[in-house]
Amino acid sequence: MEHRDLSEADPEVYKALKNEVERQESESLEMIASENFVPRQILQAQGSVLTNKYAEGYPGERYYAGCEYHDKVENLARKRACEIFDADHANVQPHSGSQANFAAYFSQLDAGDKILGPVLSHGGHLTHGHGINFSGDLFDFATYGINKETERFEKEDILQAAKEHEPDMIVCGYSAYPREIDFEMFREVADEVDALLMCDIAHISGLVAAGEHPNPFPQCDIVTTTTHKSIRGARGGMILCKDEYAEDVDSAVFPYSQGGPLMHQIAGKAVCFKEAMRPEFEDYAKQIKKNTKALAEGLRKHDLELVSGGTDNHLVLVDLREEDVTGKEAESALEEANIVVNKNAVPYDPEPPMVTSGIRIGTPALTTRGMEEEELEEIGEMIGKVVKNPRDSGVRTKVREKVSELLENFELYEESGVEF
Ligand code: DSN
Repeated sequence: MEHRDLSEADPEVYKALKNEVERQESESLEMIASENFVPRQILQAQGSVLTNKYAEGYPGERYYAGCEYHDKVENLARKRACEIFDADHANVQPHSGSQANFAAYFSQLDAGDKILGPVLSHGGHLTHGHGINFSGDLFDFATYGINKETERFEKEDILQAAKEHEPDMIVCGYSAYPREIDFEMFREVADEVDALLMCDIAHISGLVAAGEHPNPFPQCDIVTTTTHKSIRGARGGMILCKDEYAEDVDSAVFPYSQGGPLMHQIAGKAVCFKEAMRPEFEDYAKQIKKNTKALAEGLRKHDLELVSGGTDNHLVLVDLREEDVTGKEAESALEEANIVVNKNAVPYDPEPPMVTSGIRIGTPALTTRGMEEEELEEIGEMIGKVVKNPRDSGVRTKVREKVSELLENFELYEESGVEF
């Protein structure tokens, strides 16, 4: 085997990777609520020789020999995850959040069973029952939504939907909900209709890990998450559960829905969980929440409406229904100003999903860069200016200049030894 430097072996891929690190470092403000920047130690674990090995099965009971160190790494990841989230059992093998949700459903249910989940445009995810996804196709999903008055999930609405549909499982946990999730309320509803309670904490797992959002245990039976959003780790998924579901969860991941685990990714997850147990991570999660509130302040200075009136977590959802701009136009005007957000449906949105009347803005990535309230409030004002003047290229040019100045003061990978 010939070892060569990537720059020589594959200059095209090398160039794309170099360009991407440059883009992340100095081109734009990364404000997609589900994205983050991982530290060098996680990139090292992910880029390791663990990619070379098949390790079907679980630690101590693999289908291939030679898994001593893979067992060690997977056990570390499982143990740390259980400790962080106060779970009885962790399965760290799901390749993604969608795979985790797939396995979590099938661990307890059969195709055709009834699940009650959130409406997609009210903060839910495709895997919470949308018709174009396996979930809506294979299960009999019914939905609950945001209360029109409070723009929050309220017990009366969820209980009403639960009584009407009598689900086998209720799903909570959201991709675009700016408020805390009341797990006790969901447990009460689930108990009333004798349903299992599953929570998808993909977005908020970093806040939960740091004690900055209530823990879904013991109220929830099964919890799924990704490992790359606010928890700032290797891209992938995970399922946490109470003991009684452990065996079913494991067999729903392997052999039911996946083959060989991505062990290099599992190493990245293990390192991520170790990072999330450090006191510095608590400070990080606290700062995310402060930064999001400061961002909301900046947006309010331009009289922009926020869904539910504000935020308790890592994101805000801006309601543009009263503005002269759609979510799609706002996203693209902001992109030209080098601020990266995503268009997002707001509850009761009159526009179709590819247009929408909202933008979702998150702070985990900028908080990782070291930005604090002062910067986030200023960024909120910059976003406000662009959104209020969506067809004014002069405004965008000025904002773009400010973005460059800001980024110069918040180094990301330059000094870290990360090449790409
Ligand atoms: N794509 C993720 C998000 O942006 O919320 C969910 O999978």
